[in-house]
Amino acid sequence: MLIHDEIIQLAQKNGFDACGLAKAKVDANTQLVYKKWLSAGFHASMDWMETNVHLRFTPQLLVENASTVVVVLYSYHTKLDVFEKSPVRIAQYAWRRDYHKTLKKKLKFFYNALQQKYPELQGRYFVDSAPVAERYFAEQAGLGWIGKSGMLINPVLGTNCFIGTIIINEQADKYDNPVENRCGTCQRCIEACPTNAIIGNSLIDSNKCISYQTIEMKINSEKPIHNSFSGFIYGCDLCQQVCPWNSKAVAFDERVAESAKKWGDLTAEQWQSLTEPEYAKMFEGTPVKRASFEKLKSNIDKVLAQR
Ligand code: B12
Ligand code: SF4
Ligand code: SF4
Repeated sequence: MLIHDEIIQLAQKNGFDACGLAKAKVDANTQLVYKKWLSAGFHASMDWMETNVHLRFTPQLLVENASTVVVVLYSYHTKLDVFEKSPVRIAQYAWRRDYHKTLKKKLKFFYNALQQKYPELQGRYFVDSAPVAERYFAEQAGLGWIGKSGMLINPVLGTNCFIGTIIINEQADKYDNPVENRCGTCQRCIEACPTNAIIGNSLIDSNKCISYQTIEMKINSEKPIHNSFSGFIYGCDLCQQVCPWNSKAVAFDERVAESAKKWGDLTAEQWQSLTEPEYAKMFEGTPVKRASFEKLKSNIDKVLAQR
C-alpha cells in the first residue's frame, strides 16, 4: 500500500511544486461534459481528442489494475515580462525547454524513486502525452479548482503550472479531496477574452481560442481565423494575465530560459524578416517548434498587420 505522506515528500524531493493523490476513477458527470464538448465540435480540428476517449476515462486500460493517480504540478509562473516592449507576444509556458521533455524526465526520476520505495509498484507517467483527464485528476487530488477560464487554479501557484500524472496499480492509505472553487463572482477572464472563447461552465470553444488558432489550427484551414491575436503569435495568456490568483502566485523567474529572455528584443522589422534558419536556432528545443516556420510566419504577419 502506498503511504500518502511519503509520496508527497518524494514529489517535493524530486522538484515538483505540489502533489496530491486521486483515485483512478473518472465520475460519470465529467465524462458526460467531455462527450458533449466533443459533440458540439469545440475541439475544432484536434481529431485526436475523439480517439481513445475510453482510455481517457478508464485508466485501467492504460495501466492494469490502476488504483491511484499521483498528480504533480510544476510552475512556470514568472514576474518577468520578456515581451514588455515587443510588438509581438509568445505565451509564457513556451519561455523554456519543451515541458513534454523536461517534465517527463522529472517524472521518470520520481517514478524510479517510487519504485525503489515500493518494489511491487507498476505504473506509467504522463504529461500531455496520452488521453489522460489531467485537469480532472488534478482537481480530484486537491491541487486546485477548475476556474471559469477552464484552467486549474492552485491557491499558491495560480494557473501557470503544468500538470503531470503517474497512474499506479496500488492503492494508497489516504487520498486527497477536491478544494472549494474560489472564483466567486469574478468574471475577469470571461471579460478579457477577445474572441468570446470561454463559453461558460469552465469550458472553451477551441475554434475561437487564440491558443488553438496560433498553434494547432492548420495554416490552410478554411475555418475563419480571428482577425486579431491581440499581439500573440504563439499561444495566448490573456485569460490568465487578468486572473487575481496569478497576481499573488509564487514566481519562479529563474525557470525562464536565458535564450527566451532575448526574444522580446526583436523589432517588428526583425520579426517580419525572420528566416527559417533563424527560427530553427531561436526556438530550438522549446514548445514554439510545435508551430511550423510557415505557421509562425503567418501568425507574425497577422499580428503586425493589426498594428
Ligand atoms: C486540448 C487542449 C487544449 C485546447 C483546448 C483547451 C480547453 N480548455 O479545453 C487548446 C489548444 C485551446 C488549449 C489551450 C491552452 N492550454 Co491546453 N490542453 C489541452 C489538453 C490536451 C486537453 C484538454 C481537454 O481535454 N479539454 C476538453 C475539456 C472539456 O476538458 P478539460 O479541460 O480537461 O476539463 C475537464 C474537467 O476540468 C472537467 N470539467 C470542466 N468543466 C466542467 C464542468 C462541469 C459541470 C463538470 C462536471 C466537469 C467539468 O471535465 C472536463 C472533461 O474531462 C490538455 C492536456 C490533457 N491531457 O488534459 C492541455 C492542458 C489543459 N493545456 C494546458 C495549457 C497550459 C494551455 C494554455 C494555457 C496554453 C497557452 N498559454 O496558450 C491554453 C489555455 C486555454 C484555456 N483557457 O484553457 C495545461 C493546463 C494546466 C492548467 N493549470 O490547467 C494542460 C493540462 C497541459 C498540461 N499537462 O499541463 N489546450
Ligand atoms: S487563451 Fe486567450 S483566446 Fe483562449 S480562452 Fe483564454 S483569453 Fe480566450
Ligand atoms: S479570472 Fe476570475 S473567474 Fe476567471 S478563473 Fe480567475 S478567479 Fe476565476
